[in-house]
Amino acid sequence: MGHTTYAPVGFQLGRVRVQKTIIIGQGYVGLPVAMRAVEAGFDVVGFDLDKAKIADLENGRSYIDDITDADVVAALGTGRFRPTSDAESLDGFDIAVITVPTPLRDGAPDMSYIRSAAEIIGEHITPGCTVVLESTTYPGTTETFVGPILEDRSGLAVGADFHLGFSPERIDPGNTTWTFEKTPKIVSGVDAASLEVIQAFYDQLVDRTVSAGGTREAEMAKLLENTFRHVNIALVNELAINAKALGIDIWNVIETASSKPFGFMPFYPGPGVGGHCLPIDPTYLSWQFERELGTVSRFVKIANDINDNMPGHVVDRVQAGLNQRRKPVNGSKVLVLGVAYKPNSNDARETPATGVLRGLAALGADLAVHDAWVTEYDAGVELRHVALDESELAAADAVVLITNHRDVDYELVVRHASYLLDTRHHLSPAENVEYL
Ligand code: SAJ
Repeated sequence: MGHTTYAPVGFQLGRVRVQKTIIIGQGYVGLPVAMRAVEAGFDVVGFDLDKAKIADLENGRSYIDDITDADVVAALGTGRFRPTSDAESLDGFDIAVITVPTPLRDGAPDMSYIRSAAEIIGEHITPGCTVVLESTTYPGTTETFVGPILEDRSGLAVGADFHLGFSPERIDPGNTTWTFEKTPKIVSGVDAASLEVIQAFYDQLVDRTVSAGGTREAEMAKLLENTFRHVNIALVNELAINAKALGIDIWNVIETASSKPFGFMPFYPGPGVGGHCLPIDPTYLSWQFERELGTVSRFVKIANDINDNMPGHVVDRVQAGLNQRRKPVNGSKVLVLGVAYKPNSNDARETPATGVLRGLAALGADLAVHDAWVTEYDAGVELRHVALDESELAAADAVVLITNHRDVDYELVVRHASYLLDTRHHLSPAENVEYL
């Protein structure tokens, strides 16, 4: 492939030169960072252990909604983007950014991905280089978990020999307003010199950086952001259930309350929370409180309880709706629209659709799903993946709108569905439409 190689830019900060950038993890977070760093003039190695991802990137294919194939081809065309699974390519890096998953395992943080990334990077650390953790994690991770691994592998000292800091990711899939470049980026360092290099790096990538008091403040700020959403979504989910029982239109309540120009921020009821953040990150915070303080985060526990039970509530509502039509769930055809964790995303991680489908399957429903955005999805129960057409809609005893993607013919849905449960209040009122 003929490359047009532009002069790399990078920057110099005192004796520290920052040019070769390695991004460990090329997923929803890492690939956008890599693309932006290439665009900003850095030499970028996009490292991932998943060889299928690397093969896609080497062939100019993107697997992330917000990054097009053309973006990848353009990055390759500069001659300054190298996707690889080969750790030798990490040699001589100036700055390493860790963007790997932080899932839960049996209700506790699974630090294996961060450990693996730190161990790989630790083998290639040289004096004067910089390491930044972006993965969402409990406060203290950067300095008490990542730092010691880097020191152990390199024989060098954090701060004295190399820089270290934390800069939480805030990438919101499908958000075309707040792109990576437009979203203010929190930066932090284990010391002033680390903060200076890390802030200078991100100042080349985003419109605005915001320095935190330290890495722990930055780590907790990220968890506050996501826990804030998790708790407030749980609040409106609980209100929605009780308002319905009281015959009150919760959607109108939220719309009316939103007229308050200060001290209020609308959140909306739904079938539950999905994605790799809200169902997980707040539990990192509560786990840390329990481990370090012997206490719990009551807010997180209540929010988890309410949000985790929303799929079951949706199943109850479908059962009640079919019952009103003198139909048992058992043997009824139920079509679920949208299985991604949120609209206009191809990501089905932790999607609440799974809880809904498993609950309906347990009651004997004959299940079908339609989601043109999600190519691979397995709910762990028998179901058909179907096209959205008149025959499927007319044959369904119930249609459940879980995720309201754009580019769906909702007119067709309302015209042909006999009973529609809209969990997102996306559809206009109609006699066959019920809201959560
Ligand atoms: N949801 C509701 N009601 C609401 C808002 C959201 O039910 O009012 C549901 C959504 O349907 C979804 C879940 O909550 O299932 C979470 O959606 P979200 O938009 O609140 O947040 P996320 O999980 O999409 O967070 C994304 C994440 N970015 C990536 O996945 C790469 C996360 O890393 C970011 O921290 C986050 O955006 C952000 O910073 O806003």
